[in-house]
Amino acid sequence: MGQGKSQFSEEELQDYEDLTYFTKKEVLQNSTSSAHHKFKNLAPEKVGHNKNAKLPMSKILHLTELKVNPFGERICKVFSSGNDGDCTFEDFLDMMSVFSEAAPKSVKAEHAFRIFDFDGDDMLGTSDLQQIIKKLIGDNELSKNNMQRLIQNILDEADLDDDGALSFAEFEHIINKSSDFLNVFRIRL
Ligand SMILES: [Ca+2]
Ligand SMILES: [Ca+2]
Repeated sequence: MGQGKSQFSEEELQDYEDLTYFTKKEVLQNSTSSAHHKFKNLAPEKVGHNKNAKLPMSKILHLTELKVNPFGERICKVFSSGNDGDCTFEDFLDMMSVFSEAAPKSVKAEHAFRIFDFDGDDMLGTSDLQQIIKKLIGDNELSKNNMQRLIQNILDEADLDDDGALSFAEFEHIINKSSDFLNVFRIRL
């Protein structure tokens, strides 16, 4: 493995610092706590030769924080520039940046909304809510009735204009009331 530092130009690093919530040091540092180190560790054989190698989603999901996150695959797909879950370093950096401590809550909320919007219609409808709940409860089965009741409870609470789905504004409203939210959307370098 060569010196990580020589892999990126000063200009590239400046861009990364400008476009993310990271410092240049956090992007690239010859220590275990940089974004590029994390990326390289997922596939040293590929990234060692090509700093911008595109890694398949299966490799990205080896990242511990994503492995334990029920939305791991959705997260990869939302940040993947090809929308298929495969990530370049820039996709990965973007992901790490949004999940970092420094990213504001509003930015995290925006991405969470995209992660939860499975069908991509800019609303969280009942089918999105159903898929979110299924991922959250994992192997626990929920009867059809209980599932419907749960979705109805969420809508009663959060669907302020009664159109049967949550808009981003309605979603943000819930997020602002939930103190746990930031903890779920956080990955430390
Ligand atoms: Ca939707
Ligand atoms: Ca609504």
